[in-house]
Amino acid sequence: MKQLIESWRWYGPEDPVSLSDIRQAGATHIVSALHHIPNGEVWPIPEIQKRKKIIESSGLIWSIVESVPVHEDIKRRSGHFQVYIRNYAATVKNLATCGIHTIVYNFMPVMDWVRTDLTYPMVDGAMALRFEKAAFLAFELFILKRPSATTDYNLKEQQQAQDRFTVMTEKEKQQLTQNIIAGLPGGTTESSNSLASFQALLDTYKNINAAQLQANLVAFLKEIIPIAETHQTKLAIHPDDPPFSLLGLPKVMSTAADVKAVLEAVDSPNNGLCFCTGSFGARPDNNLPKMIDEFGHRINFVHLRATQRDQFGNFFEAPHLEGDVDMYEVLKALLTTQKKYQIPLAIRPDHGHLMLDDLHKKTNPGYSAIGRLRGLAELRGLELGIFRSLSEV
Ligand code: DNO
Repeated sequence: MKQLIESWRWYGPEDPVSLSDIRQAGATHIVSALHHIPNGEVWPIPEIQKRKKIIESSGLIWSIVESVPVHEDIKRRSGHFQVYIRNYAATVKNLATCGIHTIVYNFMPVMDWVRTDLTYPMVDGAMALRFEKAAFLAFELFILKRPSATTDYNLKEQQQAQDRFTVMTEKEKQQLTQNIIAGLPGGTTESSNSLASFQALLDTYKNINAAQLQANLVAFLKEIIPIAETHQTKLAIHPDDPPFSLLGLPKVMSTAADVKAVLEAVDSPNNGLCFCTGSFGARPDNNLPKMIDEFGHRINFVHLRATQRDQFGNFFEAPHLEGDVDMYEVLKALLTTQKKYQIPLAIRPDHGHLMLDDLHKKTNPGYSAIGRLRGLAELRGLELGIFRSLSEV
């Protein structure tokens, strides 16, 4: 039996967290992406090699890409989707040629991960990321003024949004708008620079419901997975974050039933899941240890963090071992899965609080060094304890 592989997300040379910081955090593997290449374009081998060399010269291994973004045309199955699928296949092949065989992606329309508050104060003085439903709805209803928003939310929700909007400062409104339409760092969102262009992008999905989006995802996988199989590459789809519909957009990777449908539609170990405990954990009806058991060998990568929900549909990112995610059961299930299928599993500490010195530095939301270091250290200790006790049985 082996322990889990510890990886760490690095945004590249522009990341304020250095590779030497990451080594000191004890991670051995790097998760990175060529964020400077526009969505839809092929990642050229020399560019991949260049990044790989930088990572290796620090004594680390680049084994996971997060993400190769899926172009909106592929999600809508319109426009130049065939060209973009061919390009995606070429990127899969180029990455494999360079020895990188795990690729994370998502199939969220328009918007990748989103939070309403990037500096939500914790009682201990640290700051967390938070999703506040009333604030998001205030954006939809009163800032964007999305035409059909009033039919998507009931009167009580609309009233809560109205109350929230009334007390929002101008600065808050601007920050909220920026977080939503420009996307957060590391996301795959097509950045919009105005409310009008954001709304225009939303409109391109008006005839696409969840069933259609799921069919488009399966059609994409039917073309890409055979290529991934040829190159021994494992794809890992990231769940919707948050795992429910917003802005009238369809979501297809929020629940165990969603995962099952897509994994079964293209039944190959190369068609797998990025098991993000924070994203799935934001829904009370997702039983995480049970999902790990069920999807077992189809889990190709793992993000570990703990969301804490309330009854109003809000959540914030709690310390990694707190919140609603039972990290003890999650790690036990992961170690058991790994042993059962004899396939090495990599994890990364996902997000972390903004704390200590990082409070005074420029950092990427959720991806400061010290908060993730704390997360990884706690996870590592818990994992070792479980690992030892399982090995002794
Ligand atoms: C947020 C991340 C996401 C994730 C993509 C995967 O912190 O988990 O940006 O990388 O959704 O495609």
